[in-house]
Amino acid sequence: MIPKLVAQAYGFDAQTDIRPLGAGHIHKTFLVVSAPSTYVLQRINHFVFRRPDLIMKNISLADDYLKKYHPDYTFLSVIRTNVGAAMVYDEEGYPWRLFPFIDQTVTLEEIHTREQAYEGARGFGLLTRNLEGCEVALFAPTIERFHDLSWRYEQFEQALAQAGEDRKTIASEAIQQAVHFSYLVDRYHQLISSGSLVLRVTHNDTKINNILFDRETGKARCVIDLDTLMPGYFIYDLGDMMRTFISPVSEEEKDLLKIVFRSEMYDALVSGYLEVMGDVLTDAEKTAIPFSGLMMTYIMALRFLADYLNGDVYYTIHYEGQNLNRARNQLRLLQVLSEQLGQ
Ligand code: GN1
Ligand code: MG
Repeated sequence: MIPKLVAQAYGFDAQTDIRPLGAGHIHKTFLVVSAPSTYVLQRINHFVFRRPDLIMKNISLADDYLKKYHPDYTFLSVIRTNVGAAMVYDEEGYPWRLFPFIDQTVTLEEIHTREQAYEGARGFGLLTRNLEGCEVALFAPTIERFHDLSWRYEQFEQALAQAGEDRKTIASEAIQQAVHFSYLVDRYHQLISSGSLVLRVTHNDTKINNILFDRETGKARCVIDLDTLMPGYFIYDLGDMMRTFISPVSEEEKDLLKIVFRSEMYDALVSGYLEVMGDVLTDAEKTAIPFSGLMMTYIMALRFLADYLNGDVYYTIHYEGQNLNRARNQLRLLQVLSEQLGQ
């Protein structure tokens, strides 16, 4: 099931139990049980991440810093191959890597309680907090302009210009809504060019299923999916949490009536985040807190919609029209957030 070169590099054999794991849109992930240890093995999508070496470099920079200054912090360190490399390339040129499986933990696809919202946000915030003081400039962007809203809007416009008539017609309502919210691009541009946000090392993919919760205590144990651990602004992390914690349903939900604003979850996540980041963020940054949720929800609406218009070339889909449904979901969420957060 996994390529020979990969199995050899990690010493797995025919007896090793390997099965698919998780719900990511980008990589292929496997759970590997090789007694007495359990691992997570991942094939990196190198069409999306053109420089996987930079991902591994960022992770190892963070790992070294955290081991030195926060030795008790649980961080997902890479397990090296039998020749000491952070990745191994398979016969087709795909890079693979291995992480420990963190036992007695669970992931959530939706937030059910305030405690989960608080804990999840505290957990993601703690990563950035513990990385305060490290040299941000040493970290390289693993995807250029990843959360640059102006760039994502341009990509959406390009997709629209190149799309076939059929997809444009089917998506016409979503396209209209996406254009309507383009004032957020100007707001984003103003915020960034005002220079009031500080560049830090951020996670950049803080959706709810990227953090492990302790099965027993419900406490946040460890953040996962470190591919976009790179320089960024706090609004990217806090905003993606708003995008995925506030609504009771995930970005996959097709029944848009189920997308509602749960103010108790908003309050819990902001207070969990500020519990650890409150004395790190400047007052000017704190004024951007509500905007973060709108900005990140909008960016995902644009990205899903652009991918639909491009013919579903980026995100894995399991049925026809899935990216359009995801975009509709995110546009509805954006509407709900903008009504409640008054932006
Ligand atoms: C992708 O890795 P995964 O599937 O968790 C995407 C994120 C989006 C997310 C939406 C590299 O994340 O930016 O927020 O889908 N990652 C990349 O579910 O594009
Ligand atoms: Mg990811």
